[in-house]
Formats: sequence, C-alpha cells, structure tokens
Amino acid sequence: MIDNATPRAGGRRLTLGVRSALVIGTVGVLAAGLAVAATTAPAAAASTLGEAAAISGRYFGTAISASKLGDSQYTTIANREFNMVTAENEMKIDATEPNRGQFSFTNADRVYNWAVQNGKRVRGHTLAWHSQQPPWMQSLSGSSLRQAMIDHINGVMAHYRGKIYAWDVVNEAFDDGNGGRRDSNLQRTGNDWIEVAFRTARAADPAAKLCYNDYNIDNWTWAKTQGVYNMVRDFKQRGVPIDCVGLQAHFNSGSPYNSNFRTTISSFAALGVDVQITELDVQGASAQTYAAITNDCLAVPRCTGITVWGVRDQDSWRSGDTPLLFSGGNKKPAYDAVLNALNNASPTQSPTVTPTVTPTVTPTVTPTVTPTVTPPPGGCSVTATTQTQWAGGYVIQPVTVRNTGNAAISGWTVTFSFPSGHTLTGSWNASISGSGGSMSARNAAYNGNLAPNGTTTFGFQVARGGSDSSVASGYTCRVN
Ligand code: 9MR
Repeated sequence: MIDNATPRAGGRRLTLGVRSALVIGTVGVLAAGLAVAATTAPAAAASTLGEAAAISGRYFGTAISASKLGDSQYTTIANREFNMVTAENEMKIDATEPNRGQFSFTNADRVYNWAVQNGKRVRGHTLAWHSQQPPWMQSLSGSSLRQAMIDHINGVMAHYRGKIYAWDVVNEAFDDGNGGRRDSNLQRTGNDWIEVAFRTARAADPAAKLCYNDYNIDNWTWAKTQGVYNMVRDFKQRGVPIDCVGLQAHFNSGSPYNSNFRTTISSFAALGVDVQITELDVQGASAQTYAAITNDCLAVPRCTGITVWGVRDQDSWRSGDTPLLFSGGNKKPAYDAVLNALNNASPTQSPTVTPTVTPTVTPTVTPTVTPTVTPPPGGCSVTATTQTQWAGGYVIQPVTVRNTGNAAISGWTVTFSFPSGHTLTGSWNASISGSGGSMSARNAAYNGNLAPNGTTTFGFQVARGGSDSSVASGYTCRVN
C-alpha cells in the first residue's frame, strides 16, 4: 500500500506543514493527536455511513433493487449514504442466464450503472447457488450441470471483468444443522464443485476478490460456522483461490447476534482472507446491536466493509421485522449508532494503513498540535492497494482519491510509475495514459466531482514483461 494521504484524525485532516513536523518528530505525537480527535471531534465527524466507514479504509454498502431506482426517496438515501452496492436479485443465476447459453444483463446493468455512475463500487452476488436457479438449470445434474455452472461463471464474469470489487462466487453451500454440505443438485455433482467454481472464477476475472458467502455462520459456536471455517482453511492450505468470506448477518430471534461474532470475524481473517458483512439486518434494529456489530468489524483489520440488506424497512425481504437503518426517509436510532461507531474508529484500525505507524503508537505522549488546522483548498491525496498478483501481472485496486481541500473539486489526475517492462492491460473508473515511469490516470466523466473529504476509487491491471515481483509505485494526486 502506498499512502500519500495527508494524515487524518477522526474525520479531520492536518495540513502538510503539520504533517511534516509530525513525520520529522515522532509518530507518537500523531497517534496522540488521533486519540484526542476520536473522543472530542464530533463536529468534524463524517455525516454519512460511506464517508464514516472510509475513515478507517472500509466501505459501507447496501443491497439495491433495479425496480426501485425510480423511487427518488430510495435513490436519494442510497446515493448519499452508501459507497458499495450489491444487486439484491439482478445478478443471480435466473436473472443473468434465463435460458442456457443466453445471458441477459439488462437489470444487472441497471444496478451496476447506477452504482458506478454515482461513484460506488459493486459486489457481485452470486454465481453458484442452489437457489434461484432458472428451470433449465434445476433440471440438470452430473457433468452436464457441472459444465453449466462453469459456463455460467465464465459468462457473467466476462461481462463484468475488471469491474467488480468482490464476487460471492458460491452462496449458502452448507447445511444448517450439522456443519456439513447442504444437499443440492450442485453438491451431487461432487464435493469439489465449490473449488471448481473458485478456480473458474479466478481465471475469469483475476481482478475480483472471490468470496464464499453464507448465513448462520456468524455465531462462532455453531457447527455450520465451523464447517465453513474448515473449508476455508483447507482451501488456503491447498491453494484454492479464495480471498474473502461473506458473513450475511441476518439476525433475528432464531439466529440472534452473539458477542462471539467478533471471534468469528477474527478467526476467519486469521486464515488469510478478508471478511465482509454482506447482508446485515437485525430484527427490531436495536441500536445497541447495530453498534456492537459495527464495532466487531472495526476491531478486525481484515473486516473490510459492511453491507445492509436494503435501504429502508419497507425495502427489506423481512419488512415486518423493521430490521434496517431507515424508516421511510428517516434515520432510525440504529443509524446514529452505526454512524457514531464508524466515526469513532481510529484510522489505525484501517486495513490499508501503512504498518510502520501501528507498532510505534505511544498514546501517552502529549500532543503538540491539535488536528483543527484547516487544509488549503484544492488538494487531493491518493492511496493504492495491490489487490492481487500472479507471476505475469497484478491488479491495483482500489486506488482511492480523496479531496483533501476545503472546496469541491471537479477533476483530478493521479500520476505513478511502472517498473520497466510493465504494461497496462485494463483499467476502470479512470482514463489511464502514458508508459513506463510516467503514468497518468485522469478521472472518468462521472467521478471527477468530489466534495471536501469526498472519495472515489479506480483500478487497473498490469502485465509484467519478465518475472520480477515489483508493482507500480510513486503515486501522487493533483487537482485538474
Ligand atoms: O432479498 C432477496 C429477496 O428479494 C429474494 O426474494 C430472495 C430469493 O431467494 O433472496 C433474497 O436475498 C437473499 C440473498 O440473495 C442470499 N441470502 C439471503 C437473502 C435473503 O433471503
């Protein structure tokens, strides 16, 4: 991770001059400043879920239905609050391949385009699942079904190649009772169907994170959780490509939130995968429970984001449970609880903070600066993460551009360098030009406008000429 960002503290930013002093002085001073800001700076806190989550390098998402994109109350809230989108039903198998070999992306693209045109990233949901199969797939079995699954993964991932943050490659493959696999037509093709799905997915789009997603794997003591955990451990040991686990987190009286959720998150993360809370809803929407869930994610560096399963209660698949963060156009107490928890996150909890800062934090040092200095107008910062790499290339995603000034900007340019022999093979959400040591990424038509402290992201894929293991470096950002 390359971090050219101006240090931030509890939603505030320091000027470059202050930053230099901190760097020349001690990191402990910075850390102390952050600690102060976390408890005393509500006035400067982020005011939306997406921006608040970004303080610690995370996202906050929602499920979106194409059928509701004409509802202005719905789109206004969704656009303002969230920076990650999951299509609630539109990318599922029945929607994207209604007839064998005939793909249809009309509604999926409506959700995708709405998200990207509004500066959001997209989680893909879902490629291989026993449910919501079109009738032609339900009637298949054996090698014919196995091939249909592979063809489906290839067809959908080709359409969105390079454009999806993470795919739920396999959904809900475990049984509720005993920790074993769920019986399904896919399972009956052979126990290796899940790893075949993941290997197919990696080849189809090396830029996407590949997730296993399930419900009732939130409670660490449940057999189903252990079953999935053992599968992920086995996959990591054998080199089956898996990058993340999605904990759906549908909490209700039959499957209540338990404080061992944090153990579940950290245990999966310790296997070397990211963890995402992918379909959060809580029967009754207790503010305390929502805060606890948010804090559980914030406590684990590899918990990279939270998605709620719908915008308003009326949008929920369990609307009678009033399980979401909005009622009509109104923020519920649970909303405030989540926002406060996100705003209180220390940037050092970020999964993308440079590791040199964390171990040297000394909160006992008296701060010599307060983080109240207003930054100059017209600045931007950039952070870049190497998402994945293989022998012949790599993917840099997300590259996050932040407006660090105190006025809106309408365009940005990020410059960076390729090591010799590296060439661009694809990019998204930016126009990239140049070669070798002089690369330049300019905002796309739809993501140049950034409010103060606003962020957007882009990404790109690179081929290496030889067998070196270096990646692009030297990122800087300037306002156009
Ligand atoms: O919210 C979705 C609902 O609109 C659909 O009718 C239902 C059909 O299976 O799927 C719901 O979403 C599910 C998600 O895809 C997977 N995890 C459980 C979700 C809630 O049922």
